This record gives sequence, structure tokens and C-alpha cells, in this order.
Amino acid sequence: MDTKPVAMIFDVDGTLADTERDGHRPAFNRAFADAGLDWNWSVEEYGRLLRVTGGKERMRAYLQGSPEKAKDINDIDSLVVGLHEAKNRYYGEIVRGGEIALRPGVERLLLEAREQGVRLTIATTTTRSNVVALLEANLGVASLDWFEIIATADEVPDKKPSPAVYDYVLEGLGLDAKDCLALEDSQNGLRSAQAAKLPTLVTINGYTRNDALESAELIIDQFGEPDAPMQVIGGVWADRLASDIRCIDLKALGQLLSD
Ligand code: XBP
Ligand code: MG
Repeated sequence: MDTKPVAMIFDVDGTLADTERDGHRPAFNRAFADAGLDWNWSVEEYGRLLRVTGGKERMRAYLQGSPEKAKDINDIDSLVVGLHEAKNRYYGEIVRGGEIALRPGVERLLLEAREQGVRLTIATTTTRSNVVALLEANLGVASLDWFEIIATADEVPDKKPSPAVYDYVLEGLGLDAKDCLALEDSQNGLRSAQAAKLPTLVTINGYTRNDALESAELIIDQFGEPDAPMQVIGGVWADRLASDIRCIDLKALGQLLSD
């Protein structure tokens, strides 16, 4: 029998929107330039740096890999904190300027879930202000209330692939992981969700298409729209989807979660 999820737990960066290449990355570069640093992260280099989750952690990892850049810095910790604040200010400006749209099917799926009484939550390693900016810019201020729990790095500093942020959301929901569905875009996100025992759907993007994702319950290229269908890439439950399913909606999720 088809069963819709009781709750959906959405990742943010890469899942709700392609925020990394044209959002966080240029925001980091502007913060670096303002600080008089000669660091500039290309699209390609940023893809490698994304292996490390968390903006502050990413900058520290970059410095570890580039000792010549680190050698003249007296206080790496305070530099990183200052750069991160500046980066997030620039990120907010980019997002509020309308430059980062939601991925296909995201708004449709959120609206359908709300209509059908599916509980909505967010589990992300990004900073809370970045999530607020993205939701407000794309769905309006009231959309923050669509989500029963918005768990970010502000509440859960232990970043993905740790399951901590998903465990936090599950505890807040008071639900068993098997009654929920995580929606992710990357290997780090998948590892985090699966360590919390959540069935996980992965929607890939330019930066994550080569990640090791085969353990996901479903892997797709996008949530899709009825007139712009998704592609199913794989996943251990992929064969549960009927052949006429064109996009991720509650009917498709019901089939996916049926056993
Ligand atoms: C993605 C991340 C974040 C962002 C940058 O999180 O790893 O670090 O790249 O945001 P998710 P911050 O996919 O879980 O949404 O600079 O605020 O960390
Ligand atoms: Mg992500």
C-alpha cells in the first residue's frame, strides 16, 4: 500500500536551490577581496572544497592545503570568523537580489505537502540567516512558518556527515526515522541522513553528480515538473516507482515508501 511520509526533512544547499556555485562561492570571493587576500575560489576548486561541510571549516581546510597562504596569518580563528560573517552578508545580498532561484519542483512539492498535512522540516549545516534569506526571497516571509523545525548550524554545530542535525529534527518531531523522508543532494548529506536511519532521496546537481550515492533509496536529477520530467538515476528502491511517474510528488513518494 502507498504511504506518504509523515514528515519530510529538507536539506538546503544544493537541494532547495543551487546555492553553492553562484551564491556562497562568489560571496566567499568578495569577502576575501575585501580583506585584501589574494584567495579566489574558481568554480572547479570550490567543487573540491565542498568535500568539507561548513563555511568556516572549508576555509580552514583550504589554509591547511595551502600553507603558503597561512604562513603570514597571526590569528587564523578570528580571520575565519570575520571572513565567514562577511561572506554570509554578501550571500544574503545575492539571494535577496533574486539571483538564486529554487530548483525545479521544490515549490510545487512544498505546497502539495502542506496541503496534504505532511510535516515539513529543514536540516542543514548552513547558517540560519542564509536559510531565512533563501526562503524569504523565493517564497515570502510567511514561508518560514511552513517549517515546524528549521535546524541549522546555529542550533547544531556538529556538521554533516554527522547525523546530529537529523537526530535533532527527529527528536523535535517525536517520530521514528522510518516514517520520515530526508531529501538531500550530496554524499555528506546522504551519510548524515542514513546515519540517522532515514530513508533518503538524493537530487543531484553539478557539484554532486559524481558523489558515491548508490546507497540512497532514490537518486534523481531534479524533483521535476509534470511538463519537465525528472530522470531517475538509481537508488535501492528505484524500481518501486511506476513507469508513468514524471516528477516527485506525494504519489511518487507513496510508491517509494511502500513495502
Ligand atoms: C552546505 C554547507 C554549508 C554551505 C555554506 O550545507 O556545507 O557550509 O556551503 O554555508 P547543506 P555556511 O547542504 O547541509 O545545506 O558558510 O553558513 O556554512
Ligand atoms: Mg546539501
